Amino acid sequence: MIKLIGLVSLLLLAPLAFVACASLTAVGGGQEIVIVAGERDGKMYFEPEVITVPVNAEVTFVIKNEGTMDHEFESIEKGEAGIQEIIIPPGRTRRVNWTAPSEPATYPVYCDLPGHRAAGMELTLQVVEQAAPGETPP
Ligand SMILES: [Cu+2]
Repeated sequence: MIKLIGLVSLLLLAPLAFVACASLTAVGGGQEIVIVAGERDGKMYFEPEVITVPVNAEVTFVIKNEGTMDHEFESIEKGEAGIQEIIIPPGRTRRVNWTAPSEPATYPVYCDLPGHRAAGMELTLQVVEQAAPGETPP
C-alpha cells in the first residue's frame, strides 16, 4: 500500500515538475550577462565596464560579488535604466531580470553605497539597434 501511494504521488508530481521547468524556461528566456563586483588595488569595480544589448532584449544580470564587502547594483534615478537597487553580500550572487527599452539608450549602472561609485563602481549599459543573431544587418 505504501508503495502504491508512493507511485501515485510520483505520477501526480511528475506533471508539476514539468510545469515548473517550463515556467522557469520562460522566465529565464533572456540572455544571461555575468557581472563581477569587487575591490582591487584600492579601487572598486564592476566587470565588464561596458555592456551592450540590443533594443527590446530580455536579459538576466547575474552579479557575482567577489569582494570582501557589500555591493549594490542599481540604475533607478530618473532617466536611468529602471533597475531597482539590489545588495549583493560578499561571496554571493544575485540575479536581476531586465528588459531593454525599444529605443537606443545609454545608462549608468552603479553601486550607491557611500564612496563606491566614486571609487569606480559604475558600468555603462548601452542599448543599441542590432540585428538578431543570424540576421544580416540592413
Ligand atoms: Cu559597492
